[in-house]
Amino acid sequence: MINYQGKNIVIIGLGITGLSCIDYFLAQEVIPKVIDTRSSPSGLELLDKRIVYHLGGLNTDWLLEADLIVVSPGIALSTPELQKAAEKGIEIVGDVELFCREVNLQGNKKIVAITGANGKTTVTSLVGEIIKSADINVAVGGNIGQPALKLLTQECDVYVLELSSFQLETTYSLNATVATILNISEDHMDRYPQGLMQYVQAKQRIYINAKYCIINHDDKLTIPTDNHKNITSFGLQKGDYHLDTHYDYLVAQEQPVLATKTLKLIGCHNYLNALAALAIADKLMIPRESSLATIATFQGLPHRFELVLEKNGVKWINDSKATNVGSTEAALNSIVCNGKLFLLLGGDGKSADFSPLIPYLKNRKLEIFCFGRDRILLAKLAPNITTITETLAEAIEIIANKVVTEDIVLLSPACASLDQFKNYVERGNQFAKLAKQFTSRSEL
Ligand code: UMA
Ligand code: ADP
Repeated sequence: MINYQGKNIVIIGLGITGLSCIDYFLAQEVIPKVIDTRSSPSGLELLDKRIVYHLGGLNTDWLLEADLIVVSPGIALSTPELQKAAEKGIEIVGDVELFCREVNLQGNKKIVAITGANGKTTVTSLVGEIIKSADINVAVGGNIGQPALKLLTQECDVYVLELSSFQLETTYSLNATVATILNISEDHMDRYPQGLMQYVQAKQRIYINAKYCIINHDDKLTIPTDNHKNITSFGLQKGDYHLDTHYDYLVAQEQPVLATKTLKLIGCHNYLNALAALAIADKLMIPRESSLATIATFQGLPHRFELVLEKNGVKWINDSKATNVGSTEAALNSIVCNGKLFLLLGGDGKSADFSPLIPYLKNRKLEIFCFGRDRILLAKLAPNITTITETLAEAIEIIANKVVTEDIVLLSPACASLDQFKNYVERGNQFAKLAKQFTSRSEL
């Protein structure tokens, strides 16, 4: 293990990242100090009694006296107190950096690193499944929800990490065997005031020291900016891995390898995810047949373009994890609807520009319902066909009384959920629950 004995370490954030960092340091008898800007963060009751903490703001004195600051992804590096510490030359890192230092010490483990605006969790889970099915020990974590440091205690040969732009900003020692940026579209613009390129720069850090880079042929922003030589691409029509003309097959190095109709995953965006996962698996030298068998049976994940109810000929699709404009575009691109589409948009738009959605709202039978914090802004996309409600529940009640056979109700909100829900899971569960409730009530 890297030795942090005698260092004055300050951890910022008492979420799951902060708690994993605390455990990591305590395991080597190093007692860190902890800061959280919230006055009653939920991790407080789990804190080891030896640890001193500061709540309700950042403690500048502690920060300026520290040898090492470990910052959680929810805290921006541009925070003035952190800037001051950085100017003083104090080292500021994230949990993934601590993890990478340990893996580099071990020398014989591989890391697959996956980022992108959308599809990270789907591809990370799929790659994890592919590796597991090939009887290789694998540990999956990072932004997907299991903090990276927690993986160090697992017996494994390959780590598969989902990495957010926030995590990449504070990671310096990543040496991925395979790294990918799946796609880039605007997200988290509230954290990137200089605009999209600032977000891209953070994402591009994933390629530093990577052995193989997997890029999206259709998205120039995913190409390494540092003249990297080992590049493999996937894309809709072109690339080393692509779809055939009618999207009937996944094609790898010009060979059709899997019929898309055999996949459980639905939608073009998911075919791209499957291609990216196959490209990664090939770089890990996993037998192709084994990878294809896993891709074919992979069910996809809840809250991501998930059919949660089909009743009276009406489909209810929960895409609550569509928390940015790009993911809602993907849903609208993939949906085939013979009746009317009822689209639910709403929540916290994180300062996004919603206008890329406008072309997808034309030339189709559509009604839009806007709810949550940014409902007024969203309603401007197509005011003539939009109803504004305060909550998701109110919108669903109205829709349930309108739908007829062949209609589709799609929750693909293009926004974060945190203005009205604990998270996207709670929002998606509420959608599914109310859909079932209102549908059975209308039958009485
Ligand atoms: N916060 C404060 N003050 C603090 C610390 C946090 O107000 O001192 C707030 C943050 O602004 C944020 C929340 O508390 O709203 C949680 O932040 P955190 O950094 O403490 O979060 P963790 O619980 O440690 O979870 C983090 C990731 N959270 C974020 O990036 C905001 C989780 O990704 C990730 O699963 C986890 O580490 C393990 O790696 C979540 C996420 O929303 C799912 N990620 C973003 C996304 O996917 O779009 C990037
Ligand atoms: P992430 O972890 O990057 O948020 P997820 O796999 O959880 O990605 O999916 C988040 C949202 O993005 C869902 O609405 C999903 O349908 C959509 N999505 C998944 N893959 C893609 C893709 N390749 N391109 C665009 N949208 C996608």
